[in-house]
Amino acid sequence: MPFGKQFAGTLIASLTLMGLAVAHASNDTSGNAGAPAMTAAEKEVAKKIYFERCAGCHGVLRKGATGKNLEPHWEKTQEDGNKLEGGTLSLGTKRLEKIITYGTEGGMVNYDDILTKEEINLMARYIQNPPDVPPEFSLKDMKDSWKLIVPVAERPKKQMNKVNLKNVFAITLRDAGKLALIDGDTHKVWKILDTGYAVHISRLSASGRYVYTVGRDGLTTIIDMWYAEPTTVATVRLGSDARSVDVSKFKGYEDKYLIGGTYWPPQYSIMDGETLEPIKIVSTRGQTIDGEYHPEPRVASIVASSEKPEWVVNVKETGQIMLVDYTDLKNLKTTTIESSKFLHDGGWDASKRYFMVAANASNQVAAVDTKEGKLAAIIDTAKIPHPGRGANLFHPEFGPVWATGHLGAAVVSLISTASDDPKNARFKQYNWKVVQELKMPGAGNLFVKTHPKSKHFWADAPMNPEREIAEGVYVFDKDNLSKDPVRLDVAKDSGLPETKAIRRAVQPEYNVAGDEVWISLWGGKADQSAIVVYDDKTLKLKQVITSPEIVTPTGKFNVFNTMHDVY
Ligand code: DHE
Repeated sequence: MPFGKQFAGTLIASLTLMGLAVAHASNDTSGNAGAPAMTAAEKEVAKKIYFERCAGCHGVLRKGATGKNLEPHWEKTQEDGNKLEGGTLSLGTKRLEKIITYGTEGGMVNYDDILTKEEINLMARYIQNPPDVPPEFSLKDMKDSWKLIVPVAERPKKQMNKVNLKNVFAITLRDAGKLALIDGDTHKVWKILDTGYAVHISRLSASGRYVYTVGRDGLTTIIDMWYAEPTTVATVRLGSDARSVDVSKFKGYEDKYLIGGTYWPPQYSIMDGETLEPIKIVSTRGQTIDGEYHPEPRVASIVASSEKPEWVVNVKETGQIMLVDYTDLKNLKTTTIESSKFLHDGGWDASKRYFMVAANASNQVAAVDTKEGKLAAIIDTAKIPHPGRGANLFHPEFGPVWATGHLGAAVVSLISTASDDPKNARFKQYNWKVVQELKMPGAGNLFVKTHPKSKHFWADAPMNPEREIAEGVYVFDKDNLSKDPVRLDVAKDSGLPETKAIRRAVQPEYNVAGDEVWISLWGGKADQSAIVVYDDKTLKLKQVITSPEIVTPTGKFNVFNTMHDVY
């Protein structure tokens, strides 16, 4: 599954590798016996490239997750007692150079036009040496990094601007290290803020006043939209690599706390929701669902429950889903639910009782019952489910269904979800099954989206290697899901000149009214990109938001829809 070659950062390495089988690791080689020699300066360069392009999939310790194990040597005893072993040392520099240059059938992208020949040789040698283990990050480190730019008492007492905050879009400008806040009513860029390296997601405070960002450099920021112009009021570092944050949303705890999950070190941290003052760190190291110790269980998606004062924390490598009760942080109670390995992203079902999370390397989706605090089901799906937050539809034949796209299969899966509504009792027999697969023009989907007021359902395919597929989005009719989707040519509609690199159409996001859909046209770092806005009813182009500042836009988070989990 080759990926967008023009994109810098972990994106390429990580998502592109999602199709790879997981080779379980055990013992590291100690020392670098037999590994090609490297100078200290070479190692520093390689370390940076590894972190930016490889660690997302292969892990910092290189034990593999969605990408393969990349330790110099690994051994594994199978259930039948047979021993398996392998490693980068046994592959050697020439073979590794080939893999990095041309990619593999299994999903590794070709790096020949991302890295120079010298860099490829450097990386081939580097991964035969033992992994560099980054430092741990303690509560003290967090506290030392904490910057309270404006104390709460000095912030505005009321909204100082006339912007309809509910319809603001927070948009990641990935490779620019910035966040754009765009007024959804006027389609005008309101403010572009510095956020640190490659913000991954934005989330909203329960009040809708604050935007939180979290980036691949582990930096979290809180932006106050009550000022005349949005202003960053605090920042804190969670570790050296992070992907997720969410606030406490349960009644009585609104915005009291913020939780952040890190890839490195593998842990989650709890902070004050308005100041980001660090309060507590909890490690996620421990046993996988198979009972093996894992030293790097990274925190993937986190979401605040509406059933209880809890966060759902999904731990990738262990396959454990933790329900973290935030009512008493000193005597922290967590419920640990065994599910399936390599948990990634997910979203709520229509009732908001069940959290649906993709275990993408296992080709499964786990459903957690947050009311009962237990696993509801594990559902087998097509290859590599990647829902983003997924989408909720009412299927004429199967009732409430939650949808996920797939990186590894040309379908969107519809999973029947349980419902407490007696009207839906007749659909019970279908619950927790894939009831329909909608045909997509190819694999490589990342995000699907709908809105309760819309008759459409949108899916992208940015990771498909074909320009024709990746530059478009696909719109299904909710009343006739078996009908082929309408293709909208986002790259063409943007009016921007064609570039050598594919411009990926990524992540449909609705406005607050549910009558517009915004798509990022994600071009190369040196190219101008755009946000392309469609009328959801007519599917006609409405507006192209572009300027030289719109560089590599990816995730978009409409304030209201993000606050209330509308999808
Ligand atoms: Fe994401 C969500 C991890 C690559 C855009 N991404 C998530 C979440 C996780 C995650 C754990 C869920 C957060 C949550 O809900 O709390 N993403 C990873 C990776 O590990 C991976 C594969 C590689 C990496 O090194 O980061 C990766 N992701 C990407 C991209 O390359 C994307 C397409 C572009 C980008 O900006 O980096 C990308 N990820 C997104 C977006 C969301 C996301 C837009 C939020 C979707 C939503 O609607 O909530």
